[in-house]
Amino acid sequence: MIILHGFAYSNYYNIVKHVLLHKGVPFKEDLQWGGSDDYLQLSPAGKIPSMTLDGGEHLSESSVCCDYLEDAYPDPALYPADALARARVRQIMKIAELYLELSCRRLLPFAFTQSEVPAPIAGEVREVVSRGIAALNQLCEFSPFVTGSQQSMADIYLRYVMGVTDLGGTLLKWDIGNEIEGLRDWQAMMAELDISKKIDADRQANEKDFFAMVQQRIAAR
Ligand SMILES: N[C@@H](CCC(=O)N[C@@H](CS)C(=O)NCC(=O)O)C(=O)O
Repeated sequence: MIILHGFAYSNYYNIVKHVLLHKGVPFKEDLQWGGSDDYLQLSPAGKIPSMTLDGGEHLSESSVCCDYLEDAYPDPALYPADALARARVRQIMKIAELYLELSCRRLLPFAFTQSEVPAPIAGEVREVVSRGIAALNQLCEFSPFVTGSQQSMADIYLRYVMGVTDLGGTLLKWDIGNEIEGLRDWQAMMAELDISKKIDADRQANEKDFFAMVQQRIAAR
């Protein structure tokens, strides 16, 4: 059985977990916080999540894990059959990750230490996120799913990208999601899926331990 390594508070972990649950692939969860030399055997860059496959091979990087799951378990499909339509799904995933997620991730240390975001960093993040907002407004349909009537990998990616993005927006006093037309209604619809409810409940249950781990690491610096 596939083993998913990581922790339920992680949005990247939840992307892969959502795909596993959507496809009905049996898997076990293995709590890992990362940061140890041993973990590098599972994930060479030390990033959460990683997966151990049935044959004992390890895979890391969420998008790689998701693409592996799509190839190995094609039904139900999370990409359209047409090559261009597939590329359009990936384009949205890439833009959401590069310009929303990774920009807002720069703000997490300030959230963890409850400190003010320095103005130059806030300015840089705002500039990049603004590009992401403009791009997603151009590309997302939300009718009702991100690229149309079928749920795709882009729905799963964007849902969890918005976790970090909304947190970043709070620190910047900026309602980022509200600037993407249709996103808030789509988020509410996605939150009603049974899989989303399970993932959100697991995330909530992991919250206290996650912040205790973060505080311990900050104190040990
Ligand atoms: N590119 C990676 C990013 C994963 C990532 O940043 N995970 C976070 C947890 S949400 C992590 O491992 N943070 C610890 C670290 O960067 O050392 C992926 O797509 O899986």
